Amino acid sequence: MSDKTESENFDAEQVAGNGLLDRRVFLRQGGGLLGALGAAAGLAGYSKPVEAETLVVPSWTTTPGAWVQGYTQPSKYEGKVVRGPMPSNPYNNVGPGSVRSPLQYLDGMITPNGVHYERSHNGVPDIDPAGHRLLIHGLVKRPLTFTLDALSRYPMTSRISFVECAGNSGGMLAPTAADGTAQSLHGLVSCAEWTGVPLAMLLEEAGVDPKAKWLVAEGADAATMSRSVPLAKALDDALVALYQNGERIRPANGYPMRLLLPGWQGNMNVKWLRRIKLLAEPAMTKDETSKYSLLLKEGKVAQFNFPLDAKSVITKPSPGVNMTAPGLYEISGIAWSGNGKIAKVEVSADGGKSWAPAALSEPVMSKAITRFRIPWRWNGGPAVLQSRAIDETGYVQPTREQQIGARGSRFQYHCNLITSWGVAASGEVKHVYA
Ligand SMILES: Nc1nc2c(c(=O)[nH]1)N[C@H]1C(S)=C(S)[C@@H](COP(=O)(O)O)O[C@H]1N2
Ligand SMILES: [Mo]
Repeated sequence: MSDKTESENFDAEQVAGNGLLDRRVFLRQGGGLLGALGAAAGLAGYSKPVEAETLVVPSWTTTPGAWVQGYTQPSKYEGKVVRGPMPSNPYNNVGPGSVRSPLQYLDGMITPNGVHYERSHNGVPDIDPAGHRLLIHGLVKRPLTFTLDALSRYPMTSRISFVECAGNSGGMLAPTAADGTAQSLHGLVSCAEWTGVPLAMLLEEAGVDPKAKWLVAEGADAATMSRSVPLAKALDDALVALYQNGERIRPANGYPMRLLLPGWQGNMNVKWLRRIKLLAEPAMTKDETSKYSLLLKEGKVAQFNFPLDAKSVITKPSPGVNMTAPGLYEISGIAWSGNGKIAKVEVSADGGKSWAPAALSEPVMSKAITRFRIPWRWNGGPAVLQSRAIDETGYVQPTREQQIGARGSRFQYHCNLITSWGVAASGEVKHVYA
């Protein structure tokens, strides 16, 4: 019997094909252990040592810095970390648009507010909070309206939750692999800490009529986005969110209030929320009949697809975040599930022939983005990197063949098949079909 702890007892040799190493290296601290990993991998480690280099004194160390600001901005050197691709503008700066999060330049689990993805069906309304009202009516004992001030008196709840557009990753259904990035292929997902009033609390105050089984939520924008939500979800974990990562929700994301339905398709998370009407049946609004149904095989259609199934994508490396010299790297990416916590993420470096479990960065939270990481010894040869998420329900993210086999290729929404990044000997990373 070994008296080593599990973390000491790891094998720094590869645990799956083409150089994937044991994730437990992350549990071990200190250069000696990294050295051991490097030795086992036949390399110096993550970087090459330098000969006693002179640390130069740069100009910014010898002059006073800039004055304080009321609201800071990212470093001017981080100009590439922006939402995109910017849509062409056929409507003169108004109307429908969407713009994606730069997933490949972010780390951790939280999306900064300035780069949260956005999908707005008829532009961003300029809402003066003093003139905004939220009405709760329909099958309730007492219809109520709330000002922002009135809502702000209620006890607040915070939860970290992803929001993902039902159309995210739809480009993965193209017959040949689109030349895209993590941002352009999968950037209609973001994750923030949302703070607001549980919808259940407001409904309790209004008094739910036992005949009510659904509600319809409506936005105050010129799209009057309207979606039907089962009452059970509203009473479970729905939030009337007022804050996003600690500050008031950004106008693009629903200022001054939005409906947050953790884990459910983005479209139902009605922004600029102004009305909740309780109903016995779904309202069959324009937004849930003309769109958001999945066209399946043999002419079948699936309507009301609410939770988003488990998905993952490697962000480092990925197209635009290329490899340099052979050696040790960390592969990292994001995984999420609308059905609960991420239980496991597996990574392959040989196009799905063999898999190794990645480490999950804490905190791992239900219906939130979870960061995964695994060490990789790149031998400088071609590789195909993939990740597959498994959630706490046991659901496994499907391959392209499995998903298209089950649904056909015209379903358009809720595409969550496994992404493959091809790494060339030059270090360049490209989207490929494995
Ligand atoms: N009122 C209103 N709510 C809306 C939308 C809209 O256009 N109007 N877009 C929906 C869609 S399609 C998505 S994917 C999410 C996007 O949320 P975000 O822009 O905060 O990322 O909001 C949803 N809520
Ligand atoms: Mo969406």
